[in-house]
Amino acid sequence: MKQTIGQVQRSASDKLLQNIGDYFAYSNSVNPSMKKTRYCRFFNENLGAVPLRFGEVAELLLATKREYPAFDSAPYSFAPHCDAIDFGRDPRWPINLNKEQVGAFILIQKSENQAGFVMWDVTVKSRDELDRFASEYAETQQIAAAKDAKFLRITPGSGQMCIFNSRYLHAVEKCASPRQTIGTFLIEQDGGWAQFN
Ligand SMILES: O=C(O)CCC(=O)C(=O)O
Repeated sequence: MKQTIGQVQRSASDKLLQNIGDYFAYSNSVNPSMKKTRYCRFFNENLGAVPLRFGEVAELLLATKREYPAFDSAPYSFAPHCDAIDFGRDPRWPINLNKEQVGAFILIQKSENQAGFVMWDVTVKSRDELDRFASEYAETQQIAAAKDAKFLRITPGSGQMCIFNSRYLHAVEKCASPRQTIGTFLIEQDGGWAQFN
């Protein structure tokens, strides 16, 4: 089952509607308990963040726990990518919010080699461009547009939160042992913050 909006966005056309249905069934079953977690309360109580809604009732998932297993076969455990809620692969993708998007994750467990979070001064304009970057990375293990770009590398400690503009190219370095985070995304909506993952 596709549990993040990013996975649903990448659905093949014949699976898009089923994956959207599964995603909202899942998010609406787990959001009530997720809202009570300290992680989600933090955004709600400090920013007034509410779950992003699709239509009148369906809430997008609030957050996910991510685990990056020990990995040895490429430079990054999470390949360079960006996250943009309007980047559906299918032209029928229904969420057309072309806005800045904030990513926020807390590091729970760092990997033994302190794999870092890397961000390049490269923005991605469309799903097509992002797909081209992904193919280039799969073939060559690098992305030419990022090669000479300014970049930032951070190695947060356990319990530290990293907040970033997810429309910029970013990645997680190769992890020698499992790395765990909890993360979410935020966009501005109607003068407040809407949260989703
Ligand atoms: O959870 C992480 O460590 C990385 C976060 C990330 O790359 C993302 O949210 O897109």
